[in-house]
Amino acid sequence: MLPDSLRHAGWTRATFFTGLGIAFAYALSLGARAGLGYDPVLDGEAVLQVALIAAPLFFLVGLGCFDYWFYWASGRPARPEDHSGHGATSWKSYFYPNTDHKVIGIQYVVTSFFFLLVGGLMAMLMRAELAQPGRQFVDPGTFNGLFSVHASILIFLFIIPVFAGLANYVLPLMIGAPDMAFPRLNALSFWLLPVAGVLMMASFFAPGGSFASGWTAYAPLSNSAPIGQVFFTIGVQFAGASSIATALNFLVTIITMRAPGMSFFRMPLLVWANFSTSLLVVIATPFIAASQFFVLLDRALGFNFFNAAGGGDVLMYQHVFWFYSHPAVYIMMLPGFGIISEILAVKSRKPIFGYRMMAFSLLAIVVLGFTVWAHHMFVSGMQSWIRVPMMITTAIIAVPTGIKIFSWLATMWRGVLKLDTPMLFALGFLTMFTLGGISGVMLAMIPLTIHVSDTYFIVAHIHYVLFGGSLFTIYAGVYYWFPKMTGRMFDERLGKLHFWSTFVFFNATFAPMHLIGVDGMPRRVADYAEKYAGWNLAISLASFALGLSTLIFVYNMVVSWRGGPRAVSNPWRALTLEWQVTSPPPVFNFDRIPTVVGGPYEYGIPGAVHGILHDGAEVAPTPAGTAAQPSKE
Ligand code: HEM
Ligand SMILES: [Cu+2]
Repeated sequence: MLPDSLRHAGWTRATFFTGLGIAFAYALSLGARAGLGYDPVLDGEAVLQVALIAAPLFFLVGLGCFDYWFYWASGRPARPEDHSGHGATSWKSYFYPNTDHKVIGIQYVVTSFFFLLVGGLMAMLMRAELAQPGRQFVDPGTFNGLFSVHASILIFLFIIPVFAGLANYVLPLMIGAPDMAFPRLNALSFWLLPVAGVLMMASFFAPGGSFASGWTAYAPLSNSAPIGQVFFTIGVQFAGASSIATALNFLVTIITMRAPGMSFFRMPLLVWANFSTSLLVVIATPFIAASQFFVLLDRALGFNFFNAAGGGDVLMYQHVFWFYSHPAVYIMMLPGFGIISEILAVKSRKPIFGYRMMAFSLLAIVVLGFTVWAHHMFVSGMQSWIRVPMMITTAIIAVPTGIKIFSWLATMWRGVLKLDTPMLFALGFLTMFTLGGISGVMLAMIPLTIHVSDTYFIVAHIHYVLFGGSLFTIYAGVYYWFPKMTGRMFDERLGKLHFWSTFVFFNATFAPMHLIGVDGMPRRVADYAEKYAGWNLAISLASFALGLSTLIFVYNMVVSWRGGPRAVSNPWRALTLEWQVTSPPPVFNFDRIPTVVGGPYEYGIPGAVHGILHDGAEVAPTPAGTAAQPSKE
């Protein structure tokens, strides 16, 4: 009989099962090779490839991510649906699968910030190498690995999941639901992420070095690269499966679990934003999964999808990849748009200007996002006629984005602005994202792209959008919901210091990259011509300061979480439902499911009520036609 610790789900069993997974991989490749008449003795690469898939799955089984489903499938008496595992009892609870959306939200946010720090450290290493021309710290192969893993980790394990994490915490509360629609799937979605992250980081230890073909993993480079590449190929599958499962979960939750009275046009824009994002994820993410499956099949079994000599088509890789990855840039933006809408309305004490237009522009971006992918391929050698329609659709997609920017500005117009940390990050986002958007429209213009393609101009653009855009909205959101999530207030002085140092050194780091880019400095290089030395030194110094400014944030979060002043339920005097319950909320969110009677942003409208939480008698619903309209458009 097995000892108890191996029979019950947990870390001991997970470790043991990981070993089983490796043994399974070994046996499988041994058997297959013997059966097919190859020399059956150990082939390291074959074992490693199978183990990269098997070991993580066995680990998840060992940890207990699938227990309930196994019970159910084998006809054993399933544990009753009592949500007894809800809530965290101590900090240790966060290290086990839990089905409470609030626990999962925090697991997501903390884990992805860990990956932000790892990715940021790699950036610092790159900038150290780039501070001077010539070779200082790392060899060119390692440098390629650094920028590839840096970008992959920050995209697939920070930006995308951290948004899912914030929404996981806030969204059910906002729509008046006790949990997500599929709590166990939610727990599994989270646990797929650390697996993906560990795979990507572990690639540095792979024989032949880490994956070095950039986060785009273009074939045929990725087909022929050393085995480290497979760590990316498979890691992305785990991260992608996680996103898809979460997106389905959000869609079902939003469609079926809204509180009575919460019509679609009474939903807060954060809910709209996650609804649109989830549609994007469900439609787009299977494409990157496919592209990486094809690479895997090419590598492992010689399928020739992308091997031109065998009849494959290398351009096909780029088409399939960008059919995911362009929409993916909106997967990395739309949730932030939602966060900003919440914060700007509350901190300006004004209804969102053009609420319905804001919702429709999100949906327009979802549709248009699928029409522009080839603007990443203007110099790829594809048929040249495709370039003009792609240039036009790319210019058009700036319209709904512009609508959002102008609506935010109009929301603030004549508002009573409260310039605290969440608001400062929201304003920082508005300005920086607009600059990133402008360089984006410039890049849509074929002649300009041909000039700056593969230069630092691209690096500047990417970072204005992802750092000045997404990351600023994430900071804004973390500060804004920090009191709700932890029950504590953060230190406002440190928050402001964090904002100003980030804002200043962000610009000092990335603005000059536009200049050296237009001047011809190539991207993804470990060494460069003497004439770029001055700017690069300045950029590196600024980037170190930027890196240090992150530590202010980490310090503030840790110290405030442990000992900050207690937060009241509604420190920002917001109307949306998550602020009407205690901070942190009770285990099942609401004692009684609330009734929604008005729009979410009726700030400054006397007598406006969004939701009624307690007894219907306590607060009379506002008469129809006054505050019950979502907003005055
Ligand atoms: C201190 C902050 C950061 C610094 C100094 C930094 C630096 C760099 C450097 C040097 C590269 C390689 C550029 C090249 O030669 O191609 C790079 C690439 C990249 N970084 Fe960052 N990074 C930072 C933060 C971030 C963040 C927060 C994100 C994500 C939100 C991000 C996303 C990317 C992406 C997507 C690429 C790949 C660009 C490509 O396709 O080549 N970076 N970064
Ligand atoms: Cu694009």
